[in-house]
Amino acid sequence: YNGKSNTVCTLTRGLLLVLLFPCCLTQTTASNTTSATPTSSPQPRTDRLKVRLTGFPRKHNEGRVELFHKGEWGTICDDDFSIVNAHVLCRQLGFVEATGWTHSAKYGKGSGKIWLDNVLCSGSEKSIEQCKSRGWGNSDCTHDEDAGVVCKDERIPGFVDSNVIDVNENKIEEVRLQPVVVAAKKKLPITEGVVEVKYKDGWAQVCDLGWTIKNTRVLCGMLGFPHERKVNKNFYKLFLERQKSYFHVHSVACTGTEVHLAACPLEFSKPNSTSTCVGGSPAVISCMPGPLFMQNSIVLQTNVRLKGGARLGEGRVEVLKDSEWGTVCDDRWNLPSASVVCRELGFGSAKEAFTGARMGQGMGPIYMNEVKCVGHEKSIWSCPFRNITSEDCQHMEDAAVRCNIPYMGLENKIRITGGRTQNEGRVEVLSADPNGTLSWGLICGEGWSTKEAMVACRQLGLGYANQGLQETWYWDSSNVTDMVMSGVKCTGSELSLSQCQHHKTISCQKAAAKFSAGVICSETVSDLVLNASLVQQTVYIEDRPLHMLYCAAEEDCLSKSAAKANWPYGHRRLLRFSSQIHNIGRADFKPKAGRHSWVWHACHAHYHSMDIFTHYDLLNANGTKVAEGHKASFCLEDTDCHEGVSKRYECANFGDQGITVGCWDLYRHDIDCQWIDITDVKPGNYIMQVVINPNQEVAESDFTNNAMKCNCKYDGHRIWLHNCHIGDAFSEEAERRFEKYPGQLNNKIS
Ligand SMILES: *[C@@H]1O[C@H](CO)[C@@H](O)[C@H](O)[C@H]1NC(C)=O
Ligand SMILES: *[C@@H]1O[C@H](CO)[C@@H](O)[C@H](O)[C@H]1NC(C)=O
Ligand SMILES: *[C@@H]1O[C@H](CO)[C@@H](O)[C@H](O)[C@H]1NC(C)=O
Ligand SMILES: *[C@@H]1O[C@H](CO)[C@@H](O)[C@H](O)[C@H]1NC(C)=O
Ligand SMILES: *[C@@H]1O[C@H](CO)[C@@H](O)[C@H](O)[C@H]1NC(C)=O
Ligand SMILES: *[C@@H]1O[C@H](CO)[C@@H](O)[C@H](O)[C@H]1NC(C)=O
Ligand SMILES: CC(=O)N[C@H]1CO[C@H](CO)[C@@H](O)[C@@H]1O
Repeated sequence: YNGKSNTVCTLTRGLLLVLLFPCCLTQTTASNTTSATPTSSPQPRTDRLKVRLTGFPRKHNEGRVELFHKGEWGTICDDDFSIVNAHVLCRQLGFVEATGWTHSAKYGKGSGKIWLDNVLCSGSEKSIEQCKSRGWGNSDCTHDEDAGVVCKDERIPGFVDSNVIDVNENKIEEVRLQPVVVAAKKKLPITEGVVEVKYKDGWAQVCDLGWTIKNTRVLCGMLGFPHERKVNKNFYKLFLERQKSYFHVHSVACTGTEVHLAACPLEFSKPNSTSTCVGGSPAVISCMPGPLFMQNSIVLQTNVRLKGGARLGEGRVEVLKDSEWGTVCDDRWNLPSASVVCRELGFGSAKEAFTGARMGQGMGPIYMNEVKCVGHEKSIWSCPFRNITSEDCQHMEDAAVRCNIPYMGLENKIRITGGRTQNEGRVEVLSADPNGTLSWGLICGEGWSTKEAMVACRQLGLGYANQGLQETWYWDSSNVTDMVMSGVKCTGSELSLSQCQHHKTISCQKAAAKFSAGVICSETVSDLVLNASLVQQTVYIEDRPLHMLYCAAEEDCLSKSAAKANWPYGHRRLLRFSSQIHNIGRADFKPKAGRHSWVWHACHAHYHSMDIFTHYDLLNANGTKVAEGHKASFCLEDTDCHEGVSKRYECANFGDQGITVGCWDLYRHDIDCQWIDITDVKPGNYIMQVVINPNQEVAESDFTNNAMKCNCKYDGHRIWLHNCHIGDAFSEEAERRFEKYPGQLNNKIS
């Protein structure tokens, strides 16, 4: 018995979810190409077979295979299917290989045509249609035999999603600004300069004849800037005249809503031919950086935010309505809509628009569906969209974005050394001595925590910190540098360590390299969230006789005054509730301590893997604790999971402890210690607060959603909770109102 309920809660949901990739952008390049470079793609894009993974459970790298042929989506029959076929399909979808395939409609039955049957690939085919089969539409199968594939979740480097602009199509791969004033090169980001585009053979300038500010807007978006500025051309006249120009692109005519220059009408000329820009000069543009990238950055108040992304400018899209944050459903989610979100947040246009909760699932309301922005809207709320009805969408369809962000060069000022992999090591920063000589140096490990490590990993471009280490003696120290920084304290949201506080002059108790700060970075981490509505629904008071509380007392689950009680006579008054803790992150939540250090709790007969997993508290109006739940140490396990996710962790029999992504750990109201002892609390209005992983002992992508708060009204006999919400579910303003609530009403009671 592990002290937990074995009640199974199953989420019911509709069985027919179809993964729709956003449509590709229409390519509108003018056709008068005089380019000397031959087109590289052997087959025109329109002929390319479209493949998608659909069905259930919805994942981006596995599902029922569907092919788009003759204007219709259809399936593949599993007869003769093999891993070789799966490899061809996965590569076609942009994954490096297949790890498996499925038969008998494992991901649900498709509908419509069964396009291929008895498919036999040799493995070298570029597309499934090149494999042997009975031919299009020739099959004796039913949809009960629909084939599926499981692809390795690793993209082919440089593979371009149907969702992403096919850059090769228009030969433009990248754009950059060459600052005209040399001094401007040192100041990042570069916001003004001569436009250069990269294509197959190198970099070239763009002729500015017929140039409009709309072209500038598109370029600024690609460069990570939300807005364009007018540029004083006269200022550059002399410089541009003296310079040798090399044009390749001219007649650019964007409408301003494109997310990539390649989507604008434009023409190519022979490389370095001067005749194509008579009377013109190289295009010079100027962009307005978003608030995050300005010298005196101001805090942006928006009603949209990104959550769960590993890097700056990416994440699940969340929008604010009626003072509460919610998500956006991915139906028709595309680059123009994603770009509106990116620009609203002070980034450039969108690089990618993700469907299917690629940046993790949100919790709480889903507000929008079928968002259809044109691209010039100031806010996603100005775009046409459909309200959600409960059958429409699930959080597994949460939309996400990856925005273009300006190049800041922050990753060049930090490095990690000594670790066993490229994702771990001692942190070194580049700093200048009084003479201005740059050199690398270590950071003192004292006070170094997950928060600081998060900033370091972000700056390194390696995602999240799995751990921040204060001691790094077990790593290679054959070539260590001096310690140059100490007392680093970050809030956790900084873009680089230089934005965090640190000592003016270095002060480190143990200044040896083995006590220097280290990190283990990870693309993905967990994210725990408490189900607030369940707490609200299950709360009640129990007067529990002391003779039933020996075990609880032993585990420190009662308030101090219990020690003075007349055991075993009398009772304790307990505020009881259920808590259901979901892992909505992208990696399993696992206790930091290895199983050798877990503590056996004989009374409850299970191992505790974390000292402090949750705090349960009752606060009064000024935030003072009036009752403290015990520092709950629990046995972590998967009580249940969303459909299609398998349980992995189980407490019983010294099993592995943790919470799988897509699963939850349920502590029912009637298990021992799942309470706050309110025996000494007077009637009144309070705030009840639950904090999960309060010491941030285990890394999570988001710590702002770890607290759950409720208004709590206690009349001496009964108790009511309302407004229960996760820490970051409300707008700041609503949160301020919430916190004032108990004080205002204190006088009204009794
Ligand atoms: C393409 O070239 C033809 C003749 O070479 C010309 O008449 C036509 O206007 C050009 N189209 C564009 C879009 O420049
Ligand atoms: C969505 O619902 C809100 C009220 O909840 C309403 O004001 C709005 O007009 C609706 N929008 C659409 C597109 O139906
Ligand atoms: C700075 O430069 C001077 C002269 O080159 C040299 O004597 C001094 O040691 C240097 N100081 C540091 C901190 O490197
Ligand atoms: C040690 O660091 C120095 C300076 O960074 C470098 O030149 C040298 O190659 C390194 N030696 C080893 C063994 O890594
Ligand atoms: C949270 O709890 C409520 C009430 O029991 C339940 O209806 C809901 O499905 C739960 N939410 C999640 C995400 O499981
Ligand atoms: C908070 O309120 C309690 C009683 O409501 C009072 O005893 C305590 O002094 C207050 N604390 C502060 C910091 O105001
Ligand atoms: C394609 C090509 O030849 N580009 C060249 C044009 O001229 C500039 C400046 O002389 C060179 O840097 C480019 O490589």
